[in-house]
Amino acid sequence: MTQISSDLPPPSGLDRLHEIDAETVAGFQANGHAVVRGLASAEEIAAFRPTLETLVAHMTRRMPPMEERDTYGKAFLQAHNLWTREEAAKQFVFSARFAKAAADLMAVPGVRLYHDQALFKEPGGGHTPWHQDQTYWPLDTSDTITMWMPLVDVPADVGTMTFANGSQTHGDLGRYIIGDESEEKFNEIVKEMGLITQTHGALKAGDATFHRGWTLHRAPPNPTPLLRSVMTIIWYADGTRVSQDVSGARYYDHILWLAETPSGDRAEGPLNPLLWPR
Ligand SMILES: O=C(O)CCC(=O)C(=O)O
Repeated sequence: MTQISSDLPPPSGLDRLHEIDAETVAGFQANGHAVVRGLASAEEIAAFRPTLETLVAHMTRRMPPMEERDTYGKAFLQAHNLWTREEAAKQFVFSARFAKAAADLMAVPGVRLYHDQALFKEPGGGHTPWHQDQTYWPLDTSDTITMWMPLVDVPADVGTMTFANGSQTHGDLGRYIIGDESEEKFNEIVKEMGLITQTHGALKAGDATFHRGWTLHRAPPNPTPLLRSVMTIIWYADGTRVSQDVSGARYYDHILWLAETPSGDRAEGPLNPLLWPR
C-alpha cells in the first residue's frame, strides 16, 4: 500500500471554514448528534467523488456476494483510511472545515484524526443494526465524534441514520458488537430507557450528520437501485489517552489506528495528526 505522509497537505478549498451556529452546538451537546446542511457544496463533492468511489471499489473488490454475507457484511461496503492511498482523499479527510466543525460541536479546542471510513450501502443492502461506535475504540474520553457525509443525494426511501437522543450520556450501554444481537439488545434498551429516536431524514451530497462515539444509532436497509456512498471521518479531542481496555472488540483498532500506543499514553501515533487547530 502506498503510505502517504501525515503532514498537512497544501491548503484546499475544503480548508475554508464554516460557522456552526449555537443552536446546532446545543442540539449536539444535548442529543449526541446533529445535522449540518451544506457543510460541503455539491461542486466540492463532485470534485472528490470519482476518486473516493474508485478507491472504494478497488478496496472492496474481494467482498463476497450479498447472499453469502452476514448481517454486518450486508450493511455496507467498508474501506478505511483512504487518506493513506491518494492525495485527493487526504485533502478531503484532512479538511480544516470538517475538523473545526467537529471541534466546535464537541466544544473542545482541538481534534486529532482517528481514521476515515467509507460506508457504501449497496442496492439491496441490509440494515445497519443499532450500535455504539466506541465499543470498538480504545480511547479514554467521551469526546469522540463521527462525521457522516453522503457523496450522493440520499432520498428518504434510502434513508439516513436514526439516533437515540441522549444515549451518549449513559456511556457504555452493553459492549455489543454490530450484528443481530446488538439490534435486539439495544432495541430493548431504547424501549426500557424510553429514549426518543430521531432521524435527520433525506440529505443532499455535502450535508453531514455528526454523532458522538457513545450515541446509539442505526440505519435502514437500502431497497433502491442507488449506491448510498458515504464518507465518514472520526476524530477525538486532542490530549486524549489510550484507554486501559484494549481487548476484545478494541484489539484491532488499537493495532490499526493507534499504532499500539501503550494504555495511558497520549493517542498521538503516526496516523493521528492534529487536524484542528492548524
Ligand atoms: O452508514 C451506516 O449505515 C451506519 C454508519 C455508522 O454506523 C457510523 O458512521 O457510525
